Amino acid sequence: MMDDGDVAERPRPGPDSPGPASRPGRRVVIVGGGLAGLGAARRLAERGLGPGRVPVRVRVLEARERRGGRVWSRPFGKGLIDMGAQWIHGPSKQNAVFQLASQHHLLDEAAMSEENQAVELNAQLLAMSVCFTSSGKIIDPEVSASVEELFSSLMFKSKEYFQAATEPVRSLGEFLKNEIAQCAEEWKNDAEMCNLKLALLNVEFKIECCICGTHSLDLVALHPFGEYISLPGIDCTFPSGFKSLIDEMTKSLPKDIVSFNMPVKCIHWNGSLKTPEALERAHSVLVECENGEIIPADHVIVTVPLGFLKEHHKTFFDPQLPISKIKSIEKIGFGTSNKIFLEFEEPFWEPQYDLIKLVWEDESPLNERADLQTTWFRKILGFIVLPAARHGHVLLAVLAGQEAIFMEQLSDSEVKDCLTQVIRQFTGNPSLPPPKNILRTKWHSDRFTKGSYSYTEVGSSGDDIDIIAQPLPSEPAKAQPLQVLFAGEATHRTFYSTTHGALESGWREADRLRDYYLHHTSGNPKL
Ligand code: 6YU
Repeated sequence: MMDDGDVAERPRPGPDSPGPASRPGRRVVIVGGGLAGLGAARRLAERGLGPGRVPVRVRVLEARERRGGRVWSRPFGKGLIDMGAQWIHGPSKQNAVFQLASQHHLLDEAAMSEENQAVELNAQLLAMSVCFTSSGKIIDPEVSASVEELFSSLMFKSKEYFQAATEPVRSLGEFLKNEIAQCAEEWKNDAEMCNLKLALLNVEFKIECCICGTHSLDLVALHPFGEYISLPGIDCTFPSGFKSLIDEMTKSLPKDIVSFNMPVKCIHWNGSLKTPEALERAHSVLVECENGEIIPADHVIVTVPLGFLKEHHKTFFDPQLPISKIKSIEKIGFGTSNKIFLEFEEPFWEPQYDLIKLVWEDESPLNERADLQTTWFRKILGFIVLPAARHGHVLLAVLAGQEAIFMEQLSDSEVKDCLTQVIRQFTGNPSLPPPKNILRTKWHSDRFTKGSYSYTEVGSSGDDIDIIAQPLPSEPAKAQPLQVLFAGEATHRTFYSTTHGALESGWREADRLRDYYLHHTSGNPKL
């Protein structure tokens, strides 16, 4: 699908065209042109390999006709909206994306301020929110604030188990529900208030499902949960879309470095595919593309999403990956979080609010929900109000899990009609005009992503993330150089699921190669 001008600037090379890889020097092929891939390419282009002696030719093979991967800004309403990554989580000095964005002057003054960077709180708490109920009322802000505070303290407590020798239960969901059940005991004298608080807590569960990118918090492992590092700073956005960062990163790369529409089919490593060129250079890796082109490389950095790896690892590597890596790929979770953007002629909300929560009064985290088909829309946590000056009257609905996947099969008009009914119910206004435009993501059906981002699922831990990140062969001997390296958000142990994690992982693998040449090249021209 072409998308909004952010496309390849040059025709893709055919099987006979020379392409960068055929020029002299070490050939590094990077599979995937998202933040990890572009980050690795930039690092290699800037710093090269080894102490300046080893020339390097980098080629990025990108399956789609655009760069950026899960960073994808598109026109909608008055401005650009982000289909994937939207916020810099923890915009402060330790955040690589924030640093890069600051260097290129891509953020506004508020985001750049020292005060913004110093805030240690969960930025959620700083949003000005209003809670609409399914009976068309607005909840007393004091009640909703007290519930948010309670949930936030439980989340804080849940992270303490990371360093503990044992954990009380296996999942974050079970832990939270046990704590909430105790609170409910204390609230039981006022049944109405108790139910309202439980309904409010259920919204917090939905928000947390979106943050983790999971269907249910029961799937999120409790023990490793605290290993994810939340950086300080109030989450901020890019005034010209997250894509502005990708554009800046691309400017400093050699022009012909990215080949678009080049889905890779298989990575033949360990000399598994014999061609004359491979035999001549004993340890080459051969990258086979879906169009039949075979590209030789000295090293390949794989940055495809974990969702893609889960589905294709058996055929994507020849020989297959070591069993330990396969197990870790299977164990780490990769969920779906989808967005629905709605543009309205006129706002039905007050301008001071950033977030409109939808509170279904009959819901509670202590009870399971019913049928997906008839209740999928209940998983929507509410609406994020996009700044009017940049976007016009645009609301963003977010939902995660099976419901988000189910929504992908519906038509735009089915989703629009359904959300119009929901909004009418929650505002108590049966004649509220429907949105004039809708735009949605379908990250699960996207064949080059197959979901949104990773999380540590029950049964997995940070060790699995490290195992996925390990290069191949696992124990490189002197005579057997690094062949396949792994980057991407799901390979970052403490920043997984984020753009800064993805960017750092690309840098990490470029540095790994550089270090490798620093230590192994002297006196051995074959390496
Ligand atoms: C962030 C945010 N954010 C919302 C939604 C999504 C994500 N993230 P890429 O996929 O980018 O690149 C791989 C490329 O490979 C790609 O271009 C493919 O086309 C290509 N490819 C695939 N197969 C190929 C093949 N066979 N051959 C060749 N090429 C191939 N992150 O920082 N802020 O607000 C959000 C959000 C809906 C989908 C996000 C956010 C995640 C980031 O988008 C994502 O991590 C990076 O872009 C990935 O870059 P990459 O290079 O690795 O892969 C405690 C605790 C909990 C932990 N979670 C807390 C943080 C929560 C994350 N927040 C998310 C929220 C939103 C809204």
